[in-house]
Amino acid sequence: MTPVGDSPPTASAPSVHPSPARPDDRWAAVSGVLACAVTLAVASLVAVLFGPSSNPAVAVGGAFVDATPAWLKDAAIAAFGTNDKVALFAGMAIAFLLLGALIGLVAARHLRVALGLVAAVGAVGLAAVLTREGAGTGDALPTLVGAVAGMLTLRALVARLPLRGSTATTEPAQYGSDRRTFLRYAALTTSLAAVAAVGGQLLGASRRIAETARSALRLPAAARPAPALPAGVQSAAPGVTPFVTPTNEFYRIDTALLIPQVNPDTWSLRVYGMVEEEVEITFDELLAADLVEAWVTLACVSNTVGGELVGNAKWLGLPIRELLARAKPLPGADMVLSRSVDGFTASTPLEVLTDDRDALLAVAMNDEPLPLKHGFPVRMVVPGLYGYVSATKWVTELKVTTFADDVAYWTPRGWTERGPIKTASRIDVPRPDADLTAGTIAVGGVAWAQHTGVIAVEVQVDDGDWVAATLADEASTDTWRQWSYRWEASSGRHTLRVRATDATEEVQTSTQAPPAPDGASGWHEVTVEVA
Ligand SMILES: Nc1nc2c(c(=O)[nH]1)N[C@H]1C(S)=C(S)[C@@H](COP(=O)(O)O)O[C@H]1N2
Ligand SMILES: [Mo]
Repeated sequence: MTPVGDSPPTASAPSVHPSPARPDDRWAAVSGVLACAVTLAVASLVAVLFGPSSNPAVAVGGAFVDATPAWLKDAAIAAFGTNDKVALFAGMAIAFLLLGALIGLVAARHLRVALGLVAAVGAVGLAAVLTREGAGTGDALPTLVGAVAGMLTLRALVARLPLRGSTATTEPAQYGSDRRTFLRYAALTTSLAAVAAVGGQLLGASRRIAETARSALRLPAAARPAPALPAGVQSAAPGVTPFVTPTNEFYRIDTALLIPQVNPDTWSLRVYGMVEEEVEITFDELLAADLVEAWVTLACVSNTVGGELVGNAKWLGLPIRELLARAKPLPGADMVLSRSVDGFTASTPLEVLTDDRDALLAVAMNDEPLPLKHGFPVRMVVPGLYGYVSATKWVTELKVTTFADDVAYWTPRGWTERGPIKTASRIDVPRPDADLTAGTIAVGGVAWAQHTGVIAVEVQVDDGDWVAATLADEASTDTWRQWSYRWEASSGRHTLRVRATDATEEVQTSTQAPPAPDGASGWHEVTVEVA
């Protein structure tokens, strides 16, 4: 009749519980989630003092990105496009909720084990923080303070867990609390976490020196301006990508979870390694140098056939060969390892940076200072090479070295150490879902073979002959070239295919290859329904 268990049955207390009182698991899970939230919020608040990379959540995410093999990176880009970072943060949030709930459930049974779990999670965060590029011992503090705050929170909440089914205020249990007291504590904890999180954001925002410096920056005039664009650079087919990619539509690919905030007043670039003379240049010196303008089409190695990870802009910057000429590379050097403030590196063949192409240390994009996410204050732009081996953003170091001695960020992750851009072409219109009727249909798109140039584009309808498309004007061999084709279409289902020929008369290969390890290849095709 009376419940059996540890608690001695008492005759006087009217028991409403069918079994010995146990803490309510739902509230236990909530306690764990809140303790984790406090850990993260407090850590991010303290991290304001040490910079974004001392924030354990950012460091763990960054470590995850760095550990991502090529196939997973491609899958993520395929699934989420340039929202891959949002997807990563969402995934981390879900993992974090589950982990918190689990810790709470454990805490209701074995508090010490749960506190150990919080400590273990903290240790993982700490390991991530301390192994990030340029981490100092002070960077450990946010994680340590956060973990202690989380453990105190967990203990305080678990001590006040309401019992299952309990509504009374007189429950005499080892978890001495009623639901109302628990909720009060939970609300207090939530507010603390929110205040810490919002405080961290606000304080972090007040440190946005980079954005302020960027808006104050007055760009110098180019010593050698870009030639005016020929009138006919745009494809005759309506709907083709604009020849100049608007900056806010330019694709963004990098490993930086938080955009590096670089103060141009303290920025400098060092050229060192296998050189006769080390050279260091400040931002003011860079702006005072003879800058040149160039139209260059950037392409990402992760771009798939027909994909959109390619864009064309006008860049303003100092030719890298001029800096290298001052440093005087030693015989035997064959590579320049450029390094960003966040530790990203790219391996660029020395000869590409010393020949006469417009390989730039760029400060502007489409007549504006570089946007923060595109590398403010200074990035590299190298015609003819994929971005991962050449286009280092937030660049601060150029090490003259050899391919034998140094490897860049992506090389051990499944990408080739050199990445010349493969000749490619894309059909922009008609789109596969377009409403088409039989008759003349405007077909058009872009083709690129940077630093070689495109001399022909051909189109094939179904299994017909390849026919020449009309080329738009060429701005430079370093930019993409647009094309158009007037197609006399009959009704039915048709497949359009495109291929380009570069200035060495080499026809774009039909061999299909995925992006890894050295760039996708194959002919782009679009299947449409003509009414
Ligand atoms: N610091 C840094 N620079 C970087 C990268 C990076 O991850 N970090 N990614 C490179 C890659 S893979 C490409 S394709 C280009 C993309 O430049 P964008 O984002 O300005 O288009 O930047 C390159 N520069
Ligand atoms: Mo890339």
